[in-house]
Parts: sequence; structure tokens; C-alpha cells
Amino acid sequence: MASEKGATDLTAGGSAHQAGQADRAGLAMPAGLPNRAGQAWPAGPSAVGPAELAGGASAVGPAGLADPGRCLVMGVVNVTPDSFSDGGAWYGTDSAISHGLDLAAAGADIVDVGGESTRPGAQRISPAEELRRVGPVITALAAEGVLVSVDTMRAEVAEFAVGAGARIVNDVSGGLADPAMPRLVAKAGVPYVVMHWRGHSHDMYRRAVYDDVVGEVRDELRRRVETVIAEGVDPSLLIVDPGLGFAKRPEHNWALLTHLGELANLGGTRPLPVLVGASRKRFLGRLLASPDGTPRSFAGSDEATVAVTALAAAAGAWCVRVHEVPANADAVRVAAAWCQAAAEGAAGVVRQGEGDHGDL
Ligand code: PMM
Repeated sequence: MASEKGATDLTAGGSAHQAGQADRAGLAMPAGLPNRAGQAWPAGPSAVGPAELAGGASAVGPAGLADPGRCLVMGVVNVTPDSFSDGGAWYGTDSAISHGLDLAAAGADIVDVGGESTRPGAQRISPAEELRRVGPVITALAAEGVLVSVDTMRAEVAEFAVGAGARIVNDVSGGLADPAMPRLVAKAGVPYVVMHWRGHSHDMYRRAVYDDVVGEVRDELRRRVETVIAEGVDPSLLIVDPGLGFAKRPEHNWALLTHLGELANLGGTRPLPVLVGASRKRFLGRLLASPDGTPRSFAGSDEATVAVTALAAAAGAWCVRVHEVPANADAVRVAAAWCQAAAEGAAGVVRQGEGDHGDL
């Protein structure tokens, strides 16, 4: 039943039934709830440091999606035989559908369905094969009331997906791989994730050369954002993503993670929401390598992913894209409570009498 299995419905203006799929933390999330206004990323060129974390910078989400008052959790369904982090696990249509429903039931606000592997060195598949993989999965999950995003670089796949009920287009190329994508997204009028990208996976590490990674990624993202807006995409529907691991080495990923606020401030009238995809990426496995240098396995990096989620959420990320949902869903709630307490402390508010029991 969709009300039990579906991801929390975040579509402003969704049906009462959909809106009744309450936030699992008990945060009220009525249909039609407007995005929070006036809560911005920390301004200025400095890193998101302890002061900003304590101050609780807040993400402002894209138009059309309700705001539960915390960072969202996007669960990943890779319908691929070869994705680096979970390749093959959910390749069959039935197992992919059932995995998507499980992620939603475990607390994913959004389920991201992709059919093309972007692992380093990956070769491209045909559009027909990509559609064969993701089409039935998106159709089934959307029919169950799950808020689905489609992870694709192709306009024709995005068009099918939106027609089948997907409500977000997640394009790791930010519109560079398929010039038809921005116009398709503009016509569809759905939120659009523009990720930083320098080229296809087969040779992306050749392009991982930066003098100032934060400044260059920010400027390249700004140019993509300006281009897609010129193609007709509504600026209020845009989400940006630093593209961790895509033409980035570990030191680049860490620098970007610690400057999320700068990446959000692209010069428009408001900061853009930022999506962070650190889950199971190699830079975490390398950080946790054993003394002989063997990197930690992908699944063995899940706890490190949760740590990044908590820090990114506290720094104001709009959403985290993860493979394992429950612990990350907890982490975004911890970050929200942390930021709320910090904000109340700064405002001199002291809440009392919330429980009958003394808490240690
Ligand atoms: N990473 C992957 C795939 N899609 N989408 C966005 N927006 N951001 C990412 O960082 C991202 C993505 C690759 O990871 P996977 O193969 O584990 O899904």
C-alpha cells in the first residue's frame, strides 16, 4: 500500500492522502507547505566552519517540493550490473522495485533510480537499454506513491521517466551530456539537479586538475546554471551538486564538502539548494584504509557516510544521496536538532518541560 510503503510525499500541493504520509520524525509536513524563505547559507568566501555549523545554516529547497524542516534523504536504486558501490545487487526489475519500496519504508524521502553506471572507466550503454532498465522500476515506484527522481544524462530517458511519474530529474552532467536536456526539463517543470561534471567516466580522472577546486567548481556550476536558465529552466527548480568523485580526487572532495555554502551562492537572488552524494565513494574507503593501504570496502564505508551526512546536514545541505537509508535518516534528524538548539541558544530561547524524565 502506498501509504505504508511510499516515500514521504514532498510535493507541495499533493493530495491529502499523500501529504498524510507523515514525516517519520513527527515533523509536521502539510501539503502545500511553502519552502522556508530568508534562511540562507552562510555568506562570504569562508569555509563552513564551527561557527556556521553552530549557527545552523538552513537549506532552502526547490519550488514544488515541501520542506520537512531538515535535510532530505535520497535513497539510491542502481538498476545496473556494474555500479561501483552496489553493482548488480538490484539489477533485475523486481529486485529493484522491491529495493526502492524498502528504501522508502526505511525513511527515504526520495528514491533515485538510475540505469547507467558512472563508475570510473564505465562505458556508455544505449538509450534503449537504459530505458529498459529504469522504465518499469520508475513506473512501479511512482504508482506506489514513492517520490522518484530519475538519475539520467539523457533527455529521452528523463522524458519517459517524468511521464511515468518521476518528479525530479537528476542529471550528473548538469545538461552537458545531452544538449536537449535543459529544454526537456524546462518543459516538464520539475526540479532539476545540476551536478558538476567535466566529462564521461571513461577518462574523467584526466580532468581532475584544479588550482582552486572550490572556486573552479563554483564558477563551472554557475555557468551551467546560467545556461539552463537561458534554456528556460525555472531558477526556483534548480538544485546544485558538487559531484564528489566525478573528476575529483580525495583532496578535492574534502575541500568541496567543507565549502558547501560557497557552492550554494552562485550570484542569484537566493542561495541554491545543494545535494551531496558522498555515499560509499572511494575517498571514504581510502580514508579508512587498513595499515597495509587496502581501502575499506564500499559497504564498509557506510558509517563514514553517516558521519558525512551529519556534518553536511548541519552545514545546510538540502539533501544527501545514500545507499543505506536508516542510519542516514537518523543522522539528518540529529543535525536538525543540533542546529535548532544552536539557533535557539543564539536567540536566548530556553525550552523547558519537554519530558517528565530527567535526561542525562
Ligand atoms: N553519484 C553517483 C550517481 N549519481 N547523482 C548525484 N546528483 N550526485 C552524485 O554524487 C551521484 C549521482 C555515483 O554513485 P553510485 O554509483 O554509487 O550511485
